[in-house]
Amino acid sequence: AGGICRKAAIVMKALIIGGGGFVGSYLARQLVQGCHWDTTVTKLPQEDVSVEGCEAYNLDILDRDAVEALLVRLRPDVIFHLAAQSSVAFSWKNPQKTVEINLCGSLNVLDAVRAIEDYAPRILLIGSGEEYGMLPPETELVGEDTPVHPGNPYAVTKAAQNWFGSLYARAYGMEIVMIRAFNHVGPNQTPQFVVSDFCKQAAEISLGLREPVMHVGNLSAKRDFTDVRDVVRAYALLAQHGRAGETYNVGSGTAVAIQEILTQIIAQSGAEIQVEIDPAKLRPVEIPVIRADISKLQQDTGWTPEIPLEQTIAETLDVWKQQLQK
Ligand code: A2R
Ligand code: GDD
Repeated sequence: AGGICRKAAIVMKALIIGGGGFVGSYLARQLVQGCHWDTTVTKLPQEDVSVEGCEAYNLDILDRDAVEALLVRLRPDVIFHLAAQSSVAFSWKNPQKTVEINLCGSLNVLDAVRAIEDYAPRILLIGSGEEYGMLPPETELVGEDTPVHPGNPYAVTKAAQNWFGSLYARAYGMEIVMIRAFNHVGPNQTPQFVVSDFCKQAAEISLGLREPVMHVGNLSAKRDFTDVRDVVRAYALLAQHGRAGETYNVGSGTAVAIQEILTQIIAQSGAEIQVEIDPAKLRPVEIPVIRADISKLQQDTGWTPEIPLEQTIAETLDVWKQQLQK
């Protein structure tokens, strides 16, 4: 990964907005250590981002003036917009908040850039594979031109963000590259998401901290999982080689059933575990299969995923065990 981001002798200035979340610190590390870019992150006041060589500022994207003031001060060449309400499950409970952050917040970022004179940074808008949503069974492999049918409030906001990105690129000539990220996983992800949730429960059971029963949701759904370190490598490559106004899928290109993931996690934990379906974990609408066609990403950047799911699961389990033993 080392040399992929060097552009002649120019040091790029990058800003990660929403860097206090799961992907943020992995991306910051990729940009600082892998790309040697001058990297700054924004976070919310309660968050802590400690990546060596990377300065952090507090920023709420709902504060439009604050967004513009920071951009004027830093004038980054590349902006990675990660800030979001990123949980599908939460979006069902609070669609208004999800719209506010994911749509109004993203517009604040785009409009702040637009308001600054003689300023044309590259902007990576991070959307989601969830945008594709409910598809006829024969179109379970989704390319970027597949029509979107968002199946939950989160996906609606990300589809709208994508449309705004493409509109602003066309209308104002902005250098916006839109990404549809499929499920990304890795150590330190919050247990809101399936792999981290199952690994945490399995780690608690292995350590004797709870009864040997795992509570799970829908096991038949199939999703396209990629290690977060591979994902941020793709983001760095797209920042350089992605075409403005275009959308890129970022995923592994394979779909794995949640049942298969559960089986692997239980096997790797080495514990005897029973499984119970928790009705509270089932969703009002569940998209059966989501799998990314990643040929456009591969053609334009040469990216390919490197970390197998078994390794991601092993490391996620390990990190949970270490944290629970503290
Ligand atoms: O919701 P929190 O408290 O975890 O904070 C999230 C933060 N965030 C905001 N940042 C600035 N202004 C806001 N008004 C605001 N509301 C929320 O954005 C969190 O720290 C960050 C998003 O990170 P995660 O939720 O951990 O998502 P992850 O997995 O890092 O995904 C990055 C992007 C997101 O756009 C996802 O929707 C997409 O990739 O999959
Ligand atoms: N969270 C969770 N917990 N999900 C479960 C569970 C459980 O106990 N049991 C089964 N699942 C199923 C969900 O119903 C869903 O089909 C799948 O596991 C993945 O769920 P999540 O990990 O919560 O992720 P997501 O697919 O809803 O959304 C994630 O991926 C999107 C990209 O495809 C998030 O990271 C989004 O921000 C991201 O855009």
